[in-house]
Amino acid sequence: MTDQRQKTGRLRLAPENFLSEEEVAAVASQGASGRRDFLRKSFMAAASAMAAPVVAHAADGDPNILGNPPWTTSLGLPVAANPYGMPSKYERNLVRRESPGLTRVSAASVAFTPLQGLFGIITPSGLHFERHHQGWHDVDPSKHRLMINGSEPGFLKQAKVYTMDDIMRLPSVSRIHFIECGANTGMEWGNVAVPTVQYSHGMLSCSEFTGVPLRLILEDCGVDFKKCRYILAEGADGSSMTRTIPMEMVESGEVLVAYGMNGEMLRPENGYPLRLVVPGVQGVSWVKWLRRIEVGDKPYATKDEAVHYIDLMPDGLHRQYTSIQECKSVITTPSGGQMLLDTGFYNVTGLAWSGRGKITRVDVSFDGGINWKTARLETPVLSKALTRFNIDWIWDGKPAILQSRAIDETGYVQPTYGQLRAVRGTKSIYHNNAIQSWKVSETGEVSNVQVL
Ligand SMILES: Nc1nc2c(c(=O)[nH]1)N[C@H]1C(S)=C(S)[C@@H](COP(=O)(O)O)O[C@H]1N2
Ligand SMILES: [Mo]
Repeated sequence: MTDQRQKTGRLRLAPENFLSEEEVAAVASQGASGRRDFLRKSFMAAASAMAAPVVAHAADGDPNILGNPPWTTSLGLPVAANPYGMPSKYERNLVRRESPGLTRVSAASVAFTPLQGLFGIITPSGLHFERHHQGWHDVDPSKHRLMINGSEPGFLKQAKVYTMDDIMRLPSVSRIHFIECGANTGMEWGNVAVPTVQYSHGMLSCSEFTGVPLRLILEDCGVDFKKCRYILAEGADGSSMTRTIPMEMVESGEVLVAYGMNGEMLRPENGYPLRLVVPGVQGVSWVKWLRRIEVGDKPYATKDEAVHYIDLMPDGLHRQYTSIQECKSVITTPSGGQMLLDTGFYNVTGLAWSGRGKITRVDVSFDGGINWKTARLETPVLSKALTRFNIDWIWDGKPAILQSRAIDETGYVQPTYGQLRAVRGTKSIYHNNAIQSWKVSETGEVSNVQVL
């Protein structure tokens, strides 16, 4: 099963969701209407993804709300009724979701993070996206091992096998980083394909990871860093997931052999008890259930880097080893499938990130990219982590197109679909970091559209 299947997801809607330049101009001049048909269609598709209304009416006529409801007049539940705390039953719609029809079997699929319902920059562990090539396992940590070896004799002083206890005795660090699957937004290369931000951008999460810098472990084995300019990382699941990683990344100290996520051990779905953390690099290199690292002197060209995770360019050639996730952003509220129930003030919020460092600025447009305003970046703004942005908006009830455009510390500006397609064409799967557009219709329905 390969990521190619994402091209034929059943959620694909008609290409009429493209807006022409005239249509963008018409919306910008606030005279447009008459595209209700496809909006209704995408809204119906979105409704099945359980998006919540942006605004709920407060007064529902129940006198108990201002009087003495049962939770004021009765004894509550005892402590530890929930030994491992769970979200309120009223939050039950906020879950990871699989895109129906995306892959033939769910063991080789992805469950997307519900970005539309999250605050700040940390993804709750139970909502971290999951992407497995061959299903997940709850691996017994007492039986798990990490082996370090060289591809040739003399590449290291001593090949070693570490137990989890060995690894957890070593000096540890904790760092906040995003992980994004290279295929995130991959269904949207040719046209609008999915209704909600959960499906368009939800192969994205951000956590505090705890573990040991891989450099330290390689030093412990006496690796010859002059000769060994690459490593090969291998997982213990049946997918034979193997990825080449350049040694500079390891030497920088950023690559971690991680066991912790958000203050506790990794969840099984995310590689318990051990995974590689490769900040800024596409998710596939963050090998889960990490069991072996080989040091070598050239890239390995494994199946997951020679045949998969390559970019088909307009001239028919493939790009390989394009592993860094370039600067990207998305407005998470309001977003596709949500509904503005009233005119007036809205806090427009979203996320920005870059695999090359920190986010320095996010601009937001309410008219499809004609005028831009600079959003507030909320702290902390960390390197290779999600950054939360907010901006005030007063909706006057007229059609609008919301966009965000991020800039990172290298000066790189997130491209429009027009700019990205001019270089990359439309046949890729991976590394779509184009500016996302959400159209708000007069009825308040928010839908996924593309602006060139
Ligand atoms: N061993 C192993 N590691 C793996 C995978 C896998 O299937 N097996 N999937 C990769 C892919 S494609 C991605 S995007 C990330 C997803 O990490 P997550 O499931 O923790 O979100 O893990 C990567 N590491
Ligand atoms: Mo991935």
